Amino acid sequence: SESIPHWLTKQADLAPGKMAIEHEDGLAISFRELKESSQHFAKKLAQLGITTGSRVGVLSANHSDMVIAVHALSYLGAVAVMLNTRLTDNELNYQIHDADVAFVLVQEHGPQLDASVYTFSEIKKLEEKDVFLQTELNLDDVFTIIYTSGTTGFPKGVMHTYGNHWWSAVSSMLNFGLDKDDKWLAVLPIFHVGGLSIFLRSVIYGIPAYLLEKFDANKVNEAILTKDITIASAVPVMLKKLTDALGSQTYPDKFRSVLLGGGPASRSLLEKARTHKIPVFQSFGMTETSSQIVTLSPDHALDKPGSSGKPLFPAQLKIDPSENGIGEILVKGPMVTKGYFNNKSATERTFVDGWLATGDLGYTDDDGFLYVVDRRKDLIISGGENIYPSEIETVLSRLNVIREAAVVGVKSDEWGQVPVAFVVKNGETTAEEIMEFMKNHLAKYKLPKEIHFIDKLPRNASNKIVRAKLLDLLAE
Ligand code: S0N
Ligand code: AMP
Ligand code: MG
Ligand code: MG
Ligand code: MG
Repeated sequence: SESIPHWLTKQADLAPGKMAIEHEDGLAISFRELKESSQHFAKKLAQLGITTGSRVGVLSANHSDMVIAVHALSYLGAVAVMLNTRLTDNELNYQIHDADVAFVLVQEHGPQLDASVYTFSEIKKLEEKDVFLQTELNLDDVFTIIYTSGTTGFPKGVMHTYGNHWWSAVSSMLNFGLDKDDKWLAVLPIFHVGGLSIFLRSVIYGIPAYLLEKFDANKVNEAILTKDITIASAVPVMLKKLTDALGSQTYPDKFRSVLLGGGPASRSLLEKARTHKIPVFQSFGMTETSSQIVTLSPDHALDKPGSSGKPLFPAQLKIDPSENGIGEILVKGPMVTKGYFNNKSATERTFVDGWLATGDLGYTDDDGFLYVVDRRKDLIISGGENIYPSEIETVLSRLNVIREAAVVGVKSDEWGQVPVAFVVKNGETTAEEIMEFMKNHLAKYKLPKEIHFIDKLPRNASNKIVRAKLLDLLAE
């Protein structure tokens, strides 16, 4: 299998003094400093027994320490399991058990986790162990695991190899091009692949990432207006807030584009961005594809409105089976995951002859441009976070006072979509009581915005819940 020189060591050699990460507080870290900090951090982690193949949780808001921790794990050949800070302890512990994680690195203590938990500053205080640090990256080795919600109600750990991330970064550049003055704004959470990939592109391209800890529309606009940023990744909810907050100001000419992904973008949002003169690269991607895999090239942003574009250079796309042109989107390419961690059956279900079945529906126009129309799966996307109805239904069904429950995604101006629950009672209970129970088991963004009590759930002849009928009930 193929190896390349360790990418951070390489960039620190090529451009030691160039900035790798810029912070809003003015702090900046060069590639040389990033390499050195990461290598020191690695030797301290080694003191704990973390070594090749160890799976280590990383639970943090966006911060350069988090990026250093991830690079440190690569120097040890360990695997970074990126944990979503919005999850409850119960949800985090599911992932910690599933990925067999013994250590979790956090920004601050708090969550009650079934693992040894260390803050970044506690690690920094450890002695360094004189261990071998990887000088090469084997493209077939797993680097990161990121959990994604599953149709069954249980999340699955998507494995990304170094090769997946490498090809993702290279493919993105083949589409966007690279300017030596590029600077990529990172406000997407680094625990998702959309945020993480910015820091890998930064190392592979030799450009700075401008790191923001938390999304605040005014702060993001201010950064774009004053910090020489050329590209910013965003989910649609963010872009909407950015355009609302921008008023009559316009982004500087050097600002190339917003890379928009993580969920469907409405025509009205794209038009709104256009009236504010914000260039947008629409894209389609998922955790399984290590970020975008289909992206509208800058040349076609205007003549193919609503399209997610064409597959990136080393990627392929097909629609299957094609009924009236619309069918499931299948993708293939070196940025696509080899599968889910320790979950052969889910992996086998997802891949068909080397093609990843995305569960999304779409069509391509005569010129080969992809339009995503819908999802075959019941996935709800709220503010770029995914929720499967079954995750919520499984939690609800554990309450004795509930006979059965179903969850649907309802359109929301604020979040794109939000979950709404329908409950058939089995005894005396209230919406408040049900919400109280769910809070311990589900991240806040997954909590149903409404609970409707009904007599029975609408089912079809094969006893499957008909979610469309539930949506009709809401419309009445
Ligand atoms: C939209 C965000 C920023 C909202 O969070 P914010 O404003 O920070 O909220 P908080 O202050 O923390 O909380 C306030 C209240 O709002 C609730 N809340 C927060 N988030 C959500 C949500 N998503 N849905 C519903 N409610 C939410 C809080 O619970 C709190 O409630 P109260 O007031 O009751 O306490 C934030 O959600 C966010 O960062 N979203 C983006 C997540 C993301 O990164 N998604 C993308 C995942 N997919 C991928 O990574 C693959 C695609 C990809 O790679 C990509 C994606 C985009 C762009 C480029 C790419 C690429 O290809 O490179
Ligand atoms: P995640 O793994 O969290 O990034 O979620 C991936 C899912 O987001 C995909 O399977 C799609 O359902 C949805 N998605 C991503 N990009 C688009 C897009 N351009 N249009 C519609 N849905 C999208
Ligand atoms: Mg398992
Ligand atoms: Mg998503
Ligand atoms: Mg997700």
